[in-house]
Amino acid sequence: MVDLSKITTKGKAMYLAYDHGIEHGPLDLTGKSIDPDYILKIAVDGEYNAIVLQKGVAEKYYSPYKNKIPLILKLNGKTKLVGGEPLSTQICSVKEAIGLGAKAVGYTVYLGSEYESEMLKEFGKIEEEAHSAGLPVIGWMYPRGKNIADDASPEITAYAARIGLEIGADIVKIKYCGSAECFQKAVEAAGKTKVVLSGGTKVDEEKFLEVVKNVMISGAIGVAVGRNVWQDKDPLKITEKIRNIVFF
Ligand code: FBP
Repeated sequence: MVDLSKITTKGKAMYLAYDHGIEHGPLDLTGKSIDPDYILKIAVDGEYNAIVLQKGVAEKYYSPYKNKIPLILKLNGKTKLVGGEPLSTQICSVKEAIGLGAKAVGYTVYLGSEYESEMLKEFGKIEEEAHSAGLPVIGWMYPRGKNIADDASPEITAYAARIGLEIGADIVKIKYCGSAECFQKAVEAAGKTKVVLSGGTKVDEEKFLEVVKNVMISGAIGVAVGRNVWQDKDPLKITEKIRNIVFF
């Protein structure tokens, strides 16, 4: 098994996700969050276990932060400009990710998409390369496309988590399915693959912290959150509240 110690603390983890510039566009990057330095400072000051970046942002902004915050390099991505069935293919190689200082790599698989097999094949290749280099692989396991009636149903959430185990992910990042009981089934389905919550759109603080509580009760190791932190008026304050749930 790959060593997760560089991106976890006592088996728990908080990751700050910031790959939205490609996935959603600059409208998502409200206020100061358009500036990658602003986000990197939140990651450092908030003592996150790692920051998630695409390669272009990593190349241009990460080096001053290299010894302060571990990097998870997101290897694939897609824009929201293309309609139809989702396909996200590789933009960055494992070798480039290592060159940029990554301590882990991430890859999204749109489960149920007509193009699922292309992403599973690519995932297999990057997983082999990353594991050969001792790097953990995080699977963004997102059921999506016309075959998926409800991407947050208990069944599909557990299925997504299980696929992560089957394909060799060390950690899966999955969306919330509505309750601690449901999330626990997903954690069970993932077996020895660890589970983190994928944050979602910005909701009010109380609601988000309740989700984090349920996720931690369920046996997940933590969260990989973006908008609910850096779209907040006080990112470090909400970070502290999330930390108090994840690590205690
Ligand atoms: P959030 O916490 O902001 O939801 O970020 C998690 C994340 O997976 C990002 O890594 C990614 O850019 C985005 O959500 C994708 O969101 P969606 O699946 O809704 O397009």
